[in-house]
Amino acid sequence: MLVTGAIGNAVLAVVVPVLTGDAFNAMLAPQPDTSVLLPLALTIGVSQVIRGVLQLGRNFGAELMAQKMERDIRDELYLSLLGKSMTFHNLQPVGDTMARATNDVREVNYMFSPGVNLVVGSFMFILMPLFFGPRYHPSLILTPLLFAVIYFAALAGYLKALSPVTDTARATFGQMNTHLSESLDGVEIMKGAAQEEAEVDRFVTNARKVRDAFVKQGDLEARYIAMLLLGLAFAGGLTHALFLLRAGLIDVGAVIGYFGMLQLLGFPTFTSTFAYSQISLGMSSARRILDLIQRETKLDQNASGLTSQIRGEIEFRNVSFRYPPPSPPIFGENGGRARGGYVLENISFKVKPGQTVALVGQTGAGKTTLVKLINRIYDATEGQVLVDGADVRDWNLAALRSQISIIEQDIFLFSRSLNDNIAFGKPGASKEEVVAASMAAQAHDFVLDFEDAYGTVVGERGVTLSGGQRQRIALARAFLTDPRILVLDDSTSAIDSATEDKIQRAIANASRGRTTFIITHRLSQIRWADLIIVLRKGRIAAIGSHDELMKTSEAYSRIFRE
Ligand code: DUT
Ligand code: MG
Repeated sequence: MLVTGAIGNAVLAVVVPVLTGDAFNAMLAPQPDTSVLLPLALTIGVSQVIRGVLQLGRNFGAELMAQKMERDIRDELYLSLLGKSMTFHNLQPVGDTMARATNDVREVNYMFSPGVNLVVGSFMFILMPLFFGPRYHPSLILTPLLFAVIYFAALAGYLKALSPVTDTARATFGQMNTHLSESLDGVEIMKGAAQEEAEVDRFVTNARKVRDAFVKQGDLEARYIAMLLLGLAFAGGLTHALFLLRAGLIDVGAVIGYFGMLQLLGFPTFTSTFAYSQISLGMSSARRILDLIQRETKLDQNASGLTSQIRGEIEFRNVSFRYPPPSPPIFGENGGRARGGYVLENISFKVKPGQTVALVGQTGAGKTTLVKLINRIYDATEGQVLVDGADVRDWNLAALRSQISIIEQDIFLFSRSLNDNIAFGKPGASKEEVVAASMAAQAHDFVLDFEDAYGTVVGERGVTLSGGQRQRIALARAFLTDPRILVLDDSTSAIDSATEDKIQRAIANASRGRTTFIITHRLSQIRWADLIIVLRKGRIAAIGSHDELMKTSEAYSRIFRE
C-alpha cells in the first residue's frame, strides 16, 4: 500500500516536467501548433488529481498504521509492566518508565508517520530521474546517478552519527522525567527542608542536558551534506543538458523536461534531514521500550499450580532472604548482619490455621520483608515458605495472592472514590457489601462525615485521609475480599487512643477465623497474639506466647520496658 502509493505518486510527478517539455517543443516548432496545449494541460491536471488522491490514501494508511502501532505498543508495555516482579519495580525509576510509556511510544508513532512514510515516499523520487532522464539522452543518467550514490553514502554516514545522539536525547529525557517524578513525589519533604532552590538547580541541570542533546542533534542535521549536493546536482545537470542542446543532441523541451525531473530530487533531500532523524529517534525509543519489556524479571505465574482454598497454615523452613544485588541498602543500620546483604537469616516457625501472630522488632529488623515472602512479592533466597504444607512456589500465583491480604505500612489509595477503593479487590461488590465491610473496619462513621460519603474521591482530585483513616479503609478492603491470611503492617502509625480503640476492634474483627500476622508496636495487640516472633537484625531472637517470653526472653521483656 505504502510502496504502491509512493511509486504512483513519483511517476505521476514526472508527468509534469515531461509534458511541460513537450509543450515547449510544440511552441518552439517552426509552425507552433497551439491545439496540443489543451490536451497537455488536461493530462497534467488529471494526473495531479490522481496523484492527490493517491497521496491522501498513502498518508491516511501510514497515519492509521502509526496510531495502531502506538496503541498496541502501549498496551503491550502496560501488560508487561504489571507482570513484572517487585524487584524490577523497585529498581526501575517511575519517571523513566513514564517517559518510555508516553513519549518514547509517541516517538515510535512519529517514526512511522511521517518518518517512514516520507522516506518511502521520497525514495521513489530519487529513482525517477534515473529512469526517465536517459529517455532524452543516455548520458543524462550521469547526474542523477552521481547524486544517488553520494546521497546514499552521505545518508549512511549521517544515520551512523545520528544514532548515538538520538540515544542520548531519549536517555536524558528519561533522566529528567525520573527527577521530575521523584521531586513531585517528595515535594513535601523538599518544601519542609526548604530545598526548593537546590532542587530547581538540579532540575535545570537535567533540563539543560536534554537541551544539549537535542542541540547536538540539530547541529548534526545542519551539517548534513544533502542540501549542498542538491545544488550541485542542479548546476551539473543543467550544464550537461545545455551542452547536449548546443551539440544538437537534444531539443529545448528535453532540457526543460530533464531539469524539471532533477527538481524532483528536492523532495527527498528536504525530507531526509528531518525524516531520518525522526526515524533515528524512533529507533532509539523502540530500543528503550523493548529494553523495558524484555528485562527478565517476571515472576513465575505457575498457572498450573495449586488453586484450592487456603486453610491458613504457614510454615517458614530455614528461610534466608536477600534483596537482589543492585539494590543499595536504603537504611544504613545493618552493620551487624552476619552474611553480606542478608536481610533475613535462617527463619523457621510454624503457624496453625486461624492463629494470630505478632511480629515485633526494631526498625529495619526485617518484619515487612518477612511477610512479603508469604504472598511472593519476593521469593525466598534460601529455604522454603509453605502455605498449607505446600511451597508457595507450587501455588498458582493468582490463587495464592487472592487469598492473602497485606495491609501495607504506607497505605496506597487510588485517586478514585472511597467506594471503589474499598471494592478494589472485588470489583463487582454491591453497595451493601461495601458498607458492611466498612462498618466492620470501623470506617463507616468517618466516611459518612464526608459530604459525598462513599462517593468521596481520594487523593489528587479529592480529599486526603489521615493515616488512621487510610488504615481503616484498607481494612475494609481486606474484609471485603475475605482473605484466608491477613497481614497488617502497622508498625509506624501512632494514633490517638480513641482511634486506636476503634482500630483495635476492627483488627479483632478482622483476625477472627483467619490466620493473621500483625506487625505492631502496640503492646496491647502483642499481648493477645497466639504466637509472638521477635526479630532482631533478620534473625529470630525469641519466639513463643506472651507469658513464655516474659519469663524467658531478655529481648522481649526489653520491648515492654521501653
Ligand atoms: N531493605 C532493602 N530493600 C527493600 C526494603 C528493605 O534492602 O526494598 C532492607 C532495609 C532493611 C531491611 O531490608 O535493612 C529490612 O527492612 P524491612 O522493611 O523488612 O524492615 P522492618 O522491620 O519492616 O522495619 P520498620 O519497622 O521500619 O518497618
Ligand atoms: Mg516495615
